[in-house]
Amino acid sequence: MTDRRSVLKGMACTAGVISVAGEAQLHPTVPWWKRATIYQIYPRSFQDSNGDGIGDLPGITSRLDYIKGLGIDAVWLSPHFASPNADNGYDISDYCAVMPEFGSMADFDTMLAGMKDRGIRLILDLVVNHSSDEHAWFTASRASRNNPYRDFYIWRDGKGDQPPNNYPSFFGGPAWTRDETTGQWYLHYFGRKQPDLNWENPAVRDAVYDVMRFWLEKGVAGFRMDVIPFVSKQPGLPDLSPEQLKNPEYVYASGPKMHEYMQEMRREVLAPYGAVAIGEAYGVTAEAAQRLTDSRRGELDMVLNFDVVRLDRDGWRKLPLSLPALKKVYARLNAEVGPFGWNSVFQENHDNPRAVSHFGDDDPLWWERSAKALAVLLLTQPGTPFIYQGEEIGMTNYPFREIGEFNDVEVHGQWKDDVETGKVPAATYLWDIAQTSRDNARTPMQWSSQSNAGFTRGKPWMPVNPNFTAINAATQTSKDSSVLGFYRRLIRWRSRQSDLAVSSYVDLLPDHPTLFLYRRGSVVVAINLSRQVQQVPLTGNPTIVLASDDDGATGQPGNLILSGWTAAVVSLS
Ligand code: ISL
Ligand code: CA
Repeated sequence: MTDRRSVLKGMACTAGVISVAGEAQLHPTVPWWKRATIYQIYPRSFQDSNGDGIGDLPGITSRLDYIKGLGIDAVWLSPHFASPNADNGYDISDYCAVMPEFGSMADFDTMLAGMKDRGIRLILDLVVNHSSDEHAWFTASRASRNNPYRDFYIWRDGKGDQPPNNYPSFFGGPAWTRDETTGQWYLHYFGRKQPDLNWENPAVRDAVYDVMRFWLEKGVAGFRMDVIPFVSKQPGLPDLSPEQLKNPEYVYASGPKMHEYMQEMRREVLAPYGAVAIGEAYGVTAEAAQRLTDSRRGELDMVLNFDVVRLDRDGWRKLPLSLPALKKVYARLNAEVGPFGWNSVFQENHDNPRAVSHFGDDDPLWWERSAKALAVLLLTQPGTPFIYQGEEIGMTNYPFREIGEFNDVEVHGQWKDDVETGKVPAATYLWDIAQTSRDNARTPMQWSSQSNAGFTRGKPWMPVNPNFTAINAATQTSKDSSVLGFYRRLIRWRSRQSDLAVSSYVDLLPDHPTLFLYRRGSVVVAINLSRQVQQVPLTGNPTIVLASDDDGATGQPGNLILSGWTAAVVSLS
């Protein structure tokens, strides 16, 4: 008699496995992911190969030499799995199949082989806090209250015609939807098409581990884990207090069994495969992050912390950005990681606006300089740097003007909640969301000044940024002084600095409003985050190791002159 767990998890993945050549030997003391530069690809917007206006896996394969040429060690691929795309792939309907719009499993294997041929590791995006409501598990679960899959998800009776508690969804409305078939409500922290999986149920965890083994057997190097701290729910699911309702993510990410589940995942799957585990730490406190990444605890290897990218915003609202406040965040993250932990470093991704527009200066006269200055910040911080597609050429936010231009389910849910109810004037919402929207990072990659920026020969699923004729990879690839040229040089230089990822971090000018100056082991990093020429006070005589603009940095005894939006790494004698 096969026990229930083996029957239930059987629906996870039952594919064949392809053995692949072993990994190159790593430096015995430092794991590869501590020395790597990681590049995030959002496949829908990276490169279309068949003219349907949607990026796809063959498109990625056609750009592997570009990625290799950048000096990338690993790719984090946003979800490529089968999905109805209610949240552009973060709603998975089959964890062991490739989304048809992106191609076939053979296309995946070709892409993976192409990466391995170039010494590039592949990290997949594991979205297992929730699935799609079109996953076979949920179809079964919602069929009846006593279906074997019922407790794969979180069902509760409502309070009269109201949801079981006051949890809000991040995408507008309550985090509960009532299902007519059985009259119960199911939990979804995100969209109603993204029901939360019930990790209390060991059959769910076993099924997730089977999914992970399926892809690890194919030779992927590990996983970025989508909102993984959310998988442990608060016992009894009590209402949130008015204070908690302001940032529910801190309640959702502090369930009592999070560490237990991560340690089980490490034992069951990650350790046997030597797989890297990168946790998205939305709502995770510094203390919990330190425990999650403490190598002695056998949980995650690093977390993607949001304190930098969300410093100047409250939900969709844009707040003023203060450089001293930003410097305090970096200093705190570097202090709190502890001797056994590890940080990631990023300035943009598929959920955040473009760094040049967010932290830099996207004026046509300054975007190039500020993009290179920000590259120095990104690549000289402790930890593992993540570059998001297009960041390496200085792509900027899109000039959104009206709600119809947005694709993001989060934007439309917020519009419904806050504008259509009359709480917020449309102009106020549009002004802020144009600066903070995730869609800013989801417009097509700008490859060239040809039509649709060389992204597609069809109609792009998202509009191409009209500045693509000025900002694209083709015009930069042979220019050493371009953003792309500088990223290539900087990544190469960084890969040769054996201590940069791990050496000490000391902020030397914590209160300066526009200069960022910090010591990293044997070098000092100086960044001018303004248009004004600035004199940087130094103790000693600087020798310029590298500068974001060759004519932008001048060393003198006791100080360094930096032109507007210029950064330099110096050694002091
Ligand atoms: O602003 C957010 C929440 O209001 C986003 O940052 C995001 O929803 C949050 O960081 C979690 O992100 C991850 O999970 C989501 C998905 O939409 C995001 O793309 C993914 O990165 C649900 O899977
Ligand atoms: Ca396509």
